[in-house]
Amino acid sequence: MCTVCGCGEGEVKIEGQPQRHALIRGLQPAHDHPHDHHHHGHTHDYGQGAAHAHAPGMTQARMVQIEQDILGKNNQYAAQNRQWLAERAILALNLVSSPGSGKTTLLTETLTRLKGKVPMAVVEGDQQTSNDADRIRATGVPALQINTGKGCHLDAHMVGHALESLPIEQGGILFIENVGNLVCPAAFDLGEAHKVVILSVTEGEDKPIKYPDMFHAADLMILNKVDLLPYLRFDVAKCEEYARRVKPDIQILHVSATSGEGMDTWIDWLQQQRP
Ligand SMILES: Nc1nc2c(ncn2[C@@H]2O[C@H](COP(=O)(O)OP(=O)(O)OP(=O)(O)O)[C@@H](O)[C@H]2O)c(=O)[nH]1
Ligand SMILES: [Zn+2]
Ligand SMILES: [Zn+2]
Repeated sequence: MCTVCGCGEGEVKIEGQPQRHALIRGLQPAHDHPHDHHHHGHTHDYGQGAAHAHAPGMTQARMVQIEQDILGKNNQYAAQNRQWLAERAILALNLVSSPGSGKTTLLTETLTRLKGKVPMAVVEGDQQTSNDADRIRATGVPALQINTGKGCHLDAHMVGHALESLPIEQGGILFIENVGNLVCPAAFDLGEAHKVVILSVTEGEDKPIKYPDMFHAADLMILNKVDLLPYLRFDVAKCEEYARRVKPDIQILHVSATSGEGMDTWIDWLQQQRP
């Protein structure tokens, strides 16, 4: 699991800001980023035991401790973000999914529909490239790209720094497009009001039970690309039943970001969530 392997260390880049080596693991105190060298002991325990993780050379107890430190620190940053957003009555949503489910397409369509009615801004998380941020900015809405390098999720510390340079007005909506990954982003609270999981019908109906943590963390599931249903064997009822098995009160919307089907219901949902 990413909280213990340190896979993304040294890689984070936030547009317009100097590269930050310590953002991923988040072990440092707020806004002080000294080098952090871990000297692990030399007991070699290859991952048997209750933590169900594998990091050669590290004991299970040490791994659990590191994981608790990272998630605990993340939660502190998330609380700071949540307070900052609440003070400005900004609705923040964390969009999570597998790669290619249609997050950016859904976002550009959403921004186009709400532009001029609601102030909006976007934080774009990707490992490399600013392609998605460029697509967002083409709508005229400000977007800031965070490249996580090898990292597989955004964390609350990165988002806090993004908020320093992203123009976002009082009462607006902040969309955070997380890195395409149905596993790790589930564990990291960014300070958002809701996680919204986007599942496209080309991925198969069993995803909610294969990746239950993500569907459990989400308050809304958008079933996207429903325009393709006539060409697929995708059991919508079964998918919804699986989603409700892991999250009994999850809300579900059927959408096609390309045909526009269901977009009005999604826009209504957004308006209802605003503080
Ligand atoms: N048929 C159909 N295609 C869609 C729909 N939404 C998105 N797509 C297509 O799906 C592909 C991926 O869409 P993106 O919006 O880039 O997906 P994404 O989730 O942002 O991708 P990553 O950021 O790489 O994870 C593109 O070819 C889109 O045109 C939809 O509702 N129906
Ligand atoms: Zn910082
Ligand atoms: Zn995207």
